[in-house]
Formats: sequence, C-alpha cells, structure tokens
Amino acid sequence: MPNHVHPDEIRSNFSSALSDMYKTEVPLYGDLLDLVADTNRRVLQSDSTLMHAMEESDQLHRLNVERHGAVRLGTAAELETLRRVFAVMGMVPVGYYDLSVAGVPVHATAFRPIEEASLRRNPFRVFTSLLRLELIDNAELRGEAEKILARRDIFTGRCRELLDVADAEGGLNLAQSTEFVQEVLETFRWHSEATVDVQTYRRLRSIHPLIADVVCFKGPHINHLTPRVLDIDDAQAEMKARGIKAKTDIEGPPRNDCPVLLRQTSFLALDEPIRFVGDAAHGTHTARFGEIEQRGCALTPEGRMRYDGLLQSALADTAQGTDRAEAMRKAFEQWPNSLHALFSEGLAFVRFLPGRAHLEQGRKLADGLSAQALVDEGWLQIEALVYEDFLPVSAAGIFRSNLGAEVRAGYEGGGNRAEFERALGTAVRSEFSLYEAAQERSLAEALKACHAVPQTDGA
Ligand code: OOG
Ligand code: NI
Repeated sequence: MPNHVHPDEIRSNFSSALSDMYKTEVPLYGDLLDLVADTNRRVLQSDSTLMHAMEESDQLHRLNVERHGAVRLGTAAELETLRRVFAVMGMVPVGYYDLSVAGVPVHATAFRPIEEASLRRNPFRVFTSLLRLELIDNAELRGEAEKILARRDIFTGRCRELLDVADAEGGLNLAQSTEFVQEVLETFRWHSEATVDVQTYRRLRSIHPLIADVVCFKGPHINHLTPRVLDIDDAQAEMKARGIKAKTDIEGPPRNDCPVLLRQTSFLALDEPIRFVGDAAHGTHTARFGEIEQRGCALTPEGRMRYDGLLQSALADTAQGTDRAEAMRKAFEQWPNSLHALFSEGLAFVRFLPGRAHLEQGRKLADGLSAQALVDEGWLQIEALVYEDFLPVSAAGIFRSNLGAEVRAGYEGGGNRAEFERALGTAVRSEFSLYEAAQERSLAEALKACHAVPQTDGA
C-alpha cells in the first residue's frame, strides 16, 4: 500500500471537516460543543479516579473528537454507495435497527470502526437509515416518491471517481484523500432549496414527516452531530441554565453509579426556511437538531434482554399514568449499580487488565481459574467496555421528538433485515460478537502480562 493514507486518518479528517461544516450551518451546535467540553473538564477535575482510568486506557483523546451523526437515505443504491464511501474511512455496518415497530418507516445500521486501535483513534459513527416506501399504503404517493428519488444523485461525480480509484487500488493517497473528504462533505450538506413544489412536500409530509425529509431534498443532509459527555444530568442542567431548550426526558437507562449503554438528550429541531419549486415558494422544514450523549458499558445479550424487559415494564407503567421518571426509577431498582455486580451476573462486557496480584512476590497463577475467580483473587482487574452502538427505542424517541411526528402505532410486518442487507450489498456485523471478541482478547493479553512477570513459585 505505497503512499496510501490510513483509513483511520481519512475518517478523522472527515469527521472534523463535517463538524466544522455543521458548526457554520447550525451555530447552536458550536454552543453545545463548548458546553460539553466545560462539563467534561468539570467532571474530570472533580473525579480523579475517572480521570486516571481514562488516561490509563487512552480514552481521553478520543473523548475530545468523539461524535456520531445521522443521515436518512431514500434508495438501496444510495445505501450501497454510502457503504463504499464509509469503507474508505474504515467504517463498516454494525447492527440492524428496525424502527417500523416504533411507527417510523425506516430500517438502519450504524457505520463505525470496529478495531480497538481505530476506536481509540476516532470512534466516529453514523446512524444510517433507509426509507421503506413499501410500508406506505398510498400507492400513488409511493410512486411519486420513487420517481422523485430516482432523479437525484446524492454523490458528486468526483466522489464516484475517487471511490472507483479507492476500490481499484485499495486506498487513496494524500491528495486523493483530501479531495475525497471535500467531495463527501457535499453529500452531507444542507440545502435550503427543495427539489419539489410545496404541494408535493405537503402531501408527502402528511403521510409521515420523515418521508418529506428524505424525498424532497437534493441530499441526505446530516441531521445532527452528537458529542459525548461524561455526565449527562449535569449537561442537561447546564443546557437549561444557558437557555437551550432541551427535551424534558433523558432517553435510555436511568442514572446509575455504573452507566450502561447510552443516555441521550437533545434540543429541539430548528424550523428552517426553505425555497420550494414554483411560485409562492417560501416555507419551512424541521429536520436538524442538537443532541448530546453519555456512553456506558456494553451489555451482553442477557444484560440487554434484562434491560429491555425493565424498559418495557417502565413504559407500560407510564402508559398507565405513572410519571415517566418515577416509572423508570422503580423498574430499575433491581438493576445492579456496580461494574463488578454486572460482570458477575453476566450482564456486562468488560475489558480485563492485569491486577495487583501479579506484582506480588511469590504468588503463582494457578491454571484453570475462571475469569470471575481471577478477578476475585486480584489477578485481573476489569473496566467497562464502552458501548459503541445505538438504541432503537431512543432512536425512535429522537426521531419523533424532532420530526414533530405524532406517536403512531407500529407498521405491520416488522423488520426486514434480509432486504436491508441486500440493499447494503453485504451483511451487517453483530455488535455482540464484536464486544465478545474484544473481551476475549483483553483476557488473553492480561493473562499473558500476569505470566510474563517472573514468579518465584513460593520458594
Ligand atoms: C436518527 C436518530 C438515531 C440516535 O442517537 O439514536 C440517532 C435520525 O433522527 O435520523 O441518531
Ligand atoms: Ni443521535
């Protein structure tokens, strides 16, 4: 690979260029970045253990550049090409998200890096959804939407050329990669001109606001970019103090001493001026919003099942009239509040590190001990394996609160992963297998470190 720029480098350059573009497009996003940086500084100053742990595991650098974004695509061909674009940046599709159950006619995946070194360098991820026109009963409007989508090309000609170069040569050189980043930005840019007249926009919007958002514009404008905050309750309070209109509820699990998965809050979408085709063509459209998130520990399939069960019971209580925060608190009373408890119950994925025992004179590591025993006896320490993915229930809540969509019943028929993968041109990775493999690798490495220290064999 002579002269090829590493995909991690291209991804970092792209995520930073996108952040700069979004800052000029949505100045409130810049305010949010300041707020998050202030909060993170405060948290790290007041919690030296956390500061130290993050430094040790080389997590501080990524925190400052960590973002996720979201785009909504209209056709299978767009998804397939975007997959190739992200591949150049070392991002692959992980997970299948069916949002039809929540009344949003899309399914999605998360493009993200999967190697640990790449995640440490820059874990930039993009929630990428594909419109499912087949869920729309109105055949006439469905046909109209298809026709409009067939007319557009969301990628620049030069972007397509550079993709072919990258595929043929296995990468891009410095000049090509710089150009590539600029060309891909065009796909994510906001267009204040619609491609349709206001009547068409309104008709599509009346079926679902998301359909109008996907169909009526030249490209799939990035609709938010989310920085990672270390204490979301603190940040939420600070948003209020600074006069930013945040959502009332934080999505995700309630506050806990050991944060798990993902907790998110957003400020409301902007109502933005749009020029439609034809006369009397001024109107507005809401699509873009601000969001912040706190990331916690990844859960095992069993942990995830327990979490989803508790969440469902809280939602059922809320539907019965219990205050939402109270219902969540009650449902999660039985949820463990330390990493050790989560680990010993098999609910969380962890990273193993050599513990203190391996430095103690004269102690010998016995073979055949379980990971739990090795932790209990001090041979190994554990730390949280950060959750790198998304939560469909939160995502549906985010979609709804920002598109102004009424809460509607789910679409019938459920998800269609096979169809999504056909459109994508490849299978999506299983997030659980990735966490499992990371945990196993850390175990092997930690054990090697324990054995590497000369042991005096008690003699
Ligand atoms: C995507 C919403 C999903 C998240 O943080 O869960 C998402 C969208 O609104 O297009 O970004
Ligand atoms: Ni988001």
